Amino acid sequence: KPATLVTHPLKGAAAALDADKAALSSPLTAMFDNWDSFAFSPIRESTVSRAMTRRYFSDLDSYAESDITIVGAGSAGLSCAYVLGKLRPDLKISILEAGVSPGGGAWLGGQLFSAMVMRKPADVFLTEVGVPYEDEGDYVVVKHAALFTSTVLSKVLAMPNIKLFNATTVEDLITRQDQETGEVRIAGVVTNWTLVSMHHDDQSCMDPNTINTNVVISMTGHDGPFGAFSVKRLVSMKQIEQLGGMRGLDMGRAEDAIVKNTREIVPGLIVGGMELSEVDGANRMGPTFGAMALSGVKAAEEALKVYEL
Ligand code: AHZ
Repeated sequence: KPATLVTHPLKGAAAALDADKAALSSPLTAMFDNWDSFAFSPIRESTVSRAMTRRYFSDLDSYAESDITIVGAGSAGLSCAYVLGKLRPDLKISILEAGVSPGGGAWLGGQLFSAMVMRKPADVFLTEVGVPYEDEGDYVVVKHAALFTSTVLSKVLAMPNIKLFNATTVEDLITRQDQETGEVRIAGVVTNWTLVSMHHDDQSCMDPNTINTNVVISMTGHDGPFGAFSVKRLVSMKQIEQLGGMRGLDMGRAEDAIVKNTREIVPGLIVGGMELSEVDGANRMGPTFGAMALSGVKAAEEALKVYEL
């Protein structure tokens, strides 16, 4: 059984204040008291190239067999990665994000306004991660959505068992068909650098790469230039008949539905976040993000069932 989410009683605001105090007392300014004699340690260009490429290709090699793969590093995908990485440091988790900058739509709360609203009980997630917020009764407000995104992201990226491949698009799903039952299981993803995947029409010979994995968690957002990728592919590969199509905005209904229904859609593929609204014909919720965080938690629990057997 997965451990409960709250594993330490971090008070978001207090932790942030402690970090600020520590930064103020650091001797950084004293270290740079003489700029006239300032110089960096020496380096050769090839050393920089090797430092990057060696690690990247070693990661590609290692994560070609992942235990869990998350597609889409928006608020839902990152929340899911946080829970998985923390609960199961023994599992190898790859995250694939088409954009250069992970975070999806969660760098702003809504429109171009910076504050991020989360309805309770999603404040539990903020407290756990250490994101400070103002308590407004039934809901809480993070003063800037970027504070939520950057905090979760920094925790996720620091975990030794998680690798984020950004600027990498998932172009297809790997499938395995059971000889006897005919059942299809999702067994991995087909990837390509995003710039390459955007140029399939005018360039040739750019075959993709693959990652084999036990569980794919797809959180690619609602339909758009990149979104709803996996569920649209499920339709074209005839694993589900059709999409319900995301419905109009209804905050009250939408958030509960997305969290409750985050689930395995076909064997090996869990869908959550706003991608799920395209399968279920669920409402959108607009700029309130509690459901994204808690859909991430539910997806993590669903994925870990595979490892409880
Ligand atoms: O770049 C996408 C984004 O960062 C990424 N993505 C999409 N297709 C991909 C593919 N391969 C790799 N084929 C892909 N990455 O997935 C991320 C999705 O993030 P998001 O913020 O769009 O979705 P979310 O479900 O995490 O959060 C939705 C936030 C919304 S939308 C909404 C509304 O419209 O009413 N309300 C909320 C809270």
